[in-house]
Amino acid sequence: MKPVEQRWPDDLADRYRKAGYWRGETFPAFLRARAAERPEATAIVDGDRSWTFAELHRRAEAHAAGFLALGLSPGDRVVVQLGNVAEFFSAVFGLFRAGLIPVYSLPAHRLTEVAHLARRSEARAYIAGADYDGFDYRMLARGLKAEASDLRHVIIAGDAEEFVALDDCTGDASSLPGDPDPSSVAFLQISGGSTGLPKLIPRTHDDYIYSFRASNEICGVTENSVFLIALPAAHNFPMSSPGHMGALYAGARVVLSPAANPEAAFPLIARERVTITGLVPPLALLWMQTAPTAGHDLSSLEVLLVGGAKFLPEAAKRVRATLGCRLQQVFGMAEGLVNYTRLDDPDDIVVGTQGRPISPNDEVRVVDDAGEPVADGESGYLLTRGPYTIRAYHDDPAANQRSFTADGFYRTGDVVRRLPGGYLEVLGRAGDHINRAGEKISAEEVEDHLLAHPCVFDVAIVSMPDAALGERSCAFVIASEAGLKASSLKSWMRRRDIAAFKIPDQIVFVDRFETTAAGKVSRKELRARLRRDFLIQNGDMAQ
Ligand code: AMP
Ligand code: DBH
Repeated sequence: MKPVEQRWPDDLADRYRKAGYWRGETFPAFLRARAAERPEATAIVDGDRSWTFAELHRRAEAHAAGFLALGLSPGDRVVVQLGNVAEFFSAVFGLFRAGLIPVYSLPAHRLTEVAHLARRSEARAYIAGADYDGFDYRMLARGLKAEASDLRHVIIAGDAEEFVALDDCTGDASSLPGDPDPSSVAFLQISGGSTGLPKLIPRTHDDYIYSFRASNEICGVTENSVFLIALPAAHNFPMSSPGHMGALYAGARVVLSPAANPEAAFPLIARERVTITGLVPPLALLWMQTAPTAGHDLSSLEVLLVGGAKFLPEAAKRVRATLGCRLQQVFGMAEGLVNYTRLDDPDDIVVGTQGRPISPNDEVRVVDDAGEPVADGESGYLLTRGPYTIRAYHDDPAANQRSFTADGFYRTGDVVRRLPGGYLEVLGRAGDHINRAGEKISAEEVEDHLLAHPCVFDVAIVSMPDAALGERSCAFVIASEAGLKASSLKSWMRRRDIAAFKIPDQIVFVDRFETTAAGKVSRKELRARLRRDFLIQNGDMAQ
């Protein structure tokens, strides 16, 4: 089994420790500490259930022993695909405690993505809910066993059928090993990325805990906060910016919403007196539109974090008047770097920028095509390294070659402008990905699926501006047989066992792709040209 590691050069690691960023804390140790300090405080609210810190800790310890009793060993990887349910927390903290490494999968993932994550991580186990949002994950598990040869155990929260029930996966915590090493990898997070299937991002206890501890400070999260998790809990944004992990670290209460729409979230805000939450821009728009007439008391809400995709200034301006709370823009990535506007920033910064980095030790470079720094205020590609930004993906030499410079800067792929005070404005993307309401979709991955269709000769996927989603995906298809219909391509895609958000929103049939005189055009250029020609033709270039 390949080791899972994340290492910084010794001089930088020393600097991050001396600066007090990496304190040698671990996930199990902080949960134990909170359970000792405030045992009866509520940690998790999920519908009618609520768990105190003591209860969450007790459940995590019991699961840790149960996981090891199944035959799993510290260092083994476990794919976790749970929705916004309390079991997400008992399972994940149980894995941490046992030194097992969660690999986070989203509820929207289907066999294709889950199998990829399991294979790439050499996962020994898969933990999922029996069903969630109308989908039966036991069925997925049956397919997964055939696709992932290292998989030995399937653990199901709810009715487990032939699998092991999470509730039965408990044991005597007194025989557990010591806590994991703080510099070891705590979990594998996933990245949308622009090429192929998700990449695995190894995050250490030290680096990740620093990122949300510092985020708590920036966003004012304390033990009195009530944090609503409306986005999927496994996403990096609701997990760490400051998210549920930040909230639990602070000893605050985490309220889980099964969905992010106002119908699900507003009653929870009113009932639980939620003080802070995070949303992607399309949901923030919907909340702002709905709140004034929804008839729910949202007055407890103090801070709304918006990120994952660009939140336009015209929308950002309306947050306070419609929701009655302050806005913090957040521009982050599962690979590390997170930027926030600060609570005391003037309105023009909060509305017009995506914030500045968490840490004085976040190094930011904005460079041109040749890799040379551009002047402040000029647009360029964002490169970064720092105390919570990875230096390598797990087991992916090609991506590592592409995504990191020789001196260890991560190439974010984002085009930004640096403003006075180190604030960043995001202008766009260098890579070929579609940012659909915060879900990143790789053009290449979806093209591969469409090319597998017997009547598709060639295809190019591009992003298009979309008033509701920010961006939508559009597939330009050259059919090899007349009569191919968009609807049949879409239903065929639905049968490919992929996350539904990857199915193209729009399909445009074309006869051929224009090439240059030399007959050569890179797919990147082709996508850019298709997009430009289509937007000019349709007159929505200005969006
Ligand atoms: P991932 O690497 O999958 O975690 O996705 C991170 C990417 O999401 C960033 O590199 C940006 O492209 C995008 N992103 C996140 N937050 C923002 C934001 N506030 N504004 C614009 N783009 C964002
Ligand atoms: O989009 C993201 O990945 C993201 C956005 C905001 C993120 O990872 C984060 C904050 O931590």
